[in-house]
Amino acid sequence: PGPVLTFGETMVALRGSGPLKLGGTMAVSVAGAESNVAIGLARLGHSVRWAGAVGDDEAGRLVLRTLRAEAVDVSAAAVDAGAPTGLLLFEPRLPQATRVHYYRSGSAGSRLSPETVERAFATAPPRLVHLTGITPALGPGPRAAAERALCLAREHGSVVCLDVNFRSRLWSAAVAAEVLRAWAPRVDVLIASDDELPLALPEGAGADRSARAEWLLASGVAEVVVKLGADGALVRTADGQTHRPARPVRAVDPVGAGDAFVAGYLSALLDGAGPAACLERGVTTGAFAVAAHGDWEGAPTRAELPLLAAESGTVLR
Ligand code: ADP
Ligand code: KDG
Repeated sequence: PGPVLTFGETMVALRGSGPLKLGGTMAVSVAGAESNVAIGLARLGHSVRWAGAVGDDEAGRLVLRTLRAEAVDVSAAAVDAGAPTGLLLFEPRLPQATRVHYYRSGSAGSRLSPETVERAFATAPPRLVHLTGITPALGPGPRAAAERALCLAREHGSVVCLDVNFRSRLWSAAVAAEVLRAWAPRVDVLIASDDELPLALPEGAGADRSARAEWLLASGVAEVVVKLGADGALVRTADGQTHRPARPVRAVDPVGAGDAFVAGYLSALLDGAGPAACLERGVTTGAFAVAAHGDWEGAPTRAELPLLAAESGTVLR
């Protein structure tokens, strides 16, 4: 079977240690919802391809080098000499509140084209395609690229996963709903936070979470997965609903939890597991993410998964 394919914008991420306007030092890494999922899946042993666009600059080389180091195939990725790699600043303003500042308009990632996605399908068509609602928010090119991926996935029989991932800084809820609602019937696994579910439905459809999930199932989605933060996650399929509580862990950084959850969920799905086992691996990888700083740095390997059950003070020697 082919690899998992995901694509979107991955940026250089600078993480400060306090209020940004005071200066100080920042840690340099990379971040992007889809590449977070790619790294999460690669760490769990799956074959993954990422196909975004970066600038012909040192920031872009950091993105590609990081993904390569994490065993993600970047051979279909584009290097755009006409635009810079995007940048993202994380400002931990309070222990419970982090601010994100984007420097991404006009970036290489926002000029991603359908040709890059076509290249990613050309060798070993993917077994599963993972999209997020961030990509169509970036501009007409990325939106067309995602729509091309939906068509090619259907042609090749790839499973399609969509994480709604609404970013209000990038587009309005009204425009997001227009796009995502048209995509939903072509999606097999739809993942959203509770408040994002309405964006995948016609206006007014579904009075509550259950009715919304039922509506999506009736429109052709096979699995509707709802991320509930510290309350865990649930999945609704034609066979009913299953919930898993979050795994107790000392949370230090919530950014990237959703992507880590998606990687865990899809990993179990690729292993052939049923909805309950998919949720179980998702809440486990989600807990690893919130327990570590960074978007993807804390993602577990398969051998590390049982570590989450270790008691406080455990030393492995
Ligand atoms: P997003 O980052 O997309 O908003 P969530 O906050 O719902 O997504 O987090 C995704 C998953 O990560 C949750 O379903 C849960 O399993 C796990 N998670 C999130 N917050 C915590 C927490 N404080 N403790 C343990 N697990 C968590
Ligand atoms: O899910 C985490 C990502 O949202 C973040 O690190 C960067 O892709 C990103 C975005 O556009 O917000």
